[in-house]
Amino acid sequence: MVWTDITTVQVPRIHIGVAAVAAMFREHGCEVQLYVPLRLDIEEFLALVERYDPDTVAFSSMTPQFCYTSQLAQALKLVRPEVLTVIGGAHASYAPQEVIANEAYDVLCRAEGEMAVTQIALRDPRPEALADVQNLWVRMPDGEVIRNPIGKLFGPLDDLPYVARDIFDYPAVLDSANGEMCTMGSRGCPYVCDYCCSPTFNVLSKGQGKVVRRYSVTRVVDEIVSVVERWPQVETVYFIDDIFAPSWEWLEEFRDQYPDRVGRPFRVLLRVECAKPRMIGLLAEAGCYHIDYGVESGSEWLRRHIQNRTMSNDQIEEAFALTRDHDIRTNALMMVGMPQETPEMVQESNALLERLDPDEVTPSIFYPFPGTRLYELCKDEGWLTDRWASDPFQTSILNLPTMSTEEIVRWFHQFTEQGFARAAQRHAQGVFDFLANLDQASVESPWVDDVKFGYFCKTWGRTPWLFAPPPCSLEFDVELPPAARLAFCHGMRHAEGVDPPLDAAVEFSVRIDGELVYRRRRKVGELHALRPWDAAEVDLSRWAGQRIRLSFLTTPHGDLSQTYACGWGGAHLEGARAVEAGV
Ligand code: B12
Ligand code: SF4
Repeated sequence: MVWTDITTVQVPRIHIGVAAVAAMFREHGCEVQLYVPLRLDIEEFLALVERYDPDTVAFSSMTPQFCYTSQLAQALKLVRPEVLTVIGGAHASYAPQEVIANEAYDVLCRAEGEMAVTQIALRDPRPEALADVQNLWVRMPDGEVIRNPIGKLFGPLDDLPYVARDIFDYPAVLDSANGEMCTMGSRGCPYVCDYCCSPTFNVLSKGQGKVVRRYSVTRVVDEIVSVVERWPQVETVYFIDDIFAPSWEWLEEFRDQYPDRVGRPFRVLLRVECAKPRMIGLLAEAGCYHIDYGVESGSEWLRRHIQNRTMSNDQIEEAFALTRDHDIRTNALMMVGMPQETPEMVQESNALLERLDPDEVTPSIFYPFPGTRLYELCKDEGWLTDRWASDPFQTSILNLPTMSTEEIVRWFHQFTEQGFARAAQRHAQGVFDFLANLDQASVESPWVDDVKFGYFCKTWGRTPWLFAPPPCSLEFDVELPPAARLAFCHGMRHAEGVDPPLDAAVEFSVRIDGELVYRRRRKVGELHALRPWDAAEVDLSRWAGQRIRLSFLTTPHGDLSQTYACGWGGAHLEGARAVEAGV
């Protein structure tokens, strides 16, 4: 199987859909090897094909990954035309015409994959043998494409095998997510937001069974327990259900089982309409520490008329207040750059965020996904550009009459930065948190405006990052606690459109009153290693109790653009643990 996870994040991740499909292949006796390139490397891919000599190569692709996936599929077909190529996932499901037009794919799977995969596993790996399988579009040897209808939705979900996490480098996935494991309690969503593919899935699967389906509590907890037994480094659990809104009975049973059997804090995604006192109370009792709410815009008009979301701002505010009252962290998911959105509406989003006062803000730039109503609107209005955005985090692919691309990107960065600054302050660590106290720092840099909070891969683990493009110096005057210890991360990742020589490097160093206490060089050429950051600790007991000048420095070596994304994460001083440890 191949999942071309090429984005700026560049850390090992799991894709539950891929793990689900792999589990089904295995269930039917197939051996599965997974390839998850974090950057496009056709030679590496072909070497793996050569090594494993597969009958079938199965690709999974979302829209932003499709162009990379296709380059691999085309390269494969050139050298090994006899290998059956199958593609599934969101892009194949919702843009099947575009996908099947690419002759590198023999078979395309729409919507859920499990039933079709069963047939692919059981039958001969030839398109002709799959000609009548539901959910599949099949290119026959004469070039004709057979378009089979979508079949029954899988049920009951408890009959599915546990997803195959082990085909991923799961310890590395957990490490990059700070010990957070993803899982699901249900499938499907009954809502109808116009930018989302879930309503399209519902239309495709109409008449094929209940779309919203739920695993039993025991099955959900059993699977988590089995993961924790195998990988005890799991610290928290993330339910990635479209929305985590079970019945009271389910949630009460979950509250009775989860704390005793798993006991690790968990987070969920929720609609504000579902945030009733009883629901939030039960979630809190079960150990929920964090809720992601889709807010998306502060403009009620935009939400109602463009996004098809009818909740009021009052409802959103009540949900956030209620959640906070239960000591559960809140994250506001926001979008900017929607059709018809004006700068005034973005100001409304800004004002709503002020009132909500969430612990975190996760903004994204609106990206019209094929199959959604808003994609059709953008296409009909001629707003789609050929400015293809490989990573929806970076820019808008629309030319909107109401807002310029520059404005959209500026607002996006502003929301990102405000969100992380807020998170840094809210969740200050240790006895002194450097990022939460950034206003006390003296910052020296030729590009001081670029020294700011931002998105770095470790934020999957919810650590705020401060970018410090080299050369940059951040100096703090601090009084050290007894038995002091400094903990921090530093990292560097590839920035879009920047291609410095591979031997260029950044030196990360820490000085105390001018004395070097830490130094590490990171080469650009090493960036595609699994983990683009380092976590470090420095014992400062020599200066315990003293007032010192502590500097974090990033220094360029070689021809390195200042736009390179590098900086510091979670930097803080610890005292107590060091004393306990007798340091
Ligand atoms: C959870 C989730 C995430 C989580 C992923 C967590 C994880 N570790 O898995 C996070 C938050 C990280 C995430 C990120 C993104 N996501 Co997301 N995500 C979802 C969500 C809500 C559920 C996905 C899921 O796991 N479903 C359950 C599994 C079992 O289903 P599945 O993945 O669809 O797989 C099934 C079928 O598609 C099929 N299948 C899949 N692959 C293959 C391959 C073969 C060969 C076959 C035969 C079948 C097959 O079989 C599977 C089992 O039935 C969906 C919405 C949805 N309801 O699908 C959006 C969704 C998939 N995400 C989406 C997007 C766009 C993104 C981002 C690009 C957003 C962004 N701004 O960056 C990133 C991309 C990250 C990345 N590189 O993967 C879009 C995709 C739209 C599109 N056309 O591409 C969706 C549909 C939401 C939407 N906007 O409508 N996402
Ligand atoms: S509530 Fe979430 S998953 Fe459901 S349709 Fe809206 S955006 Fe999609």
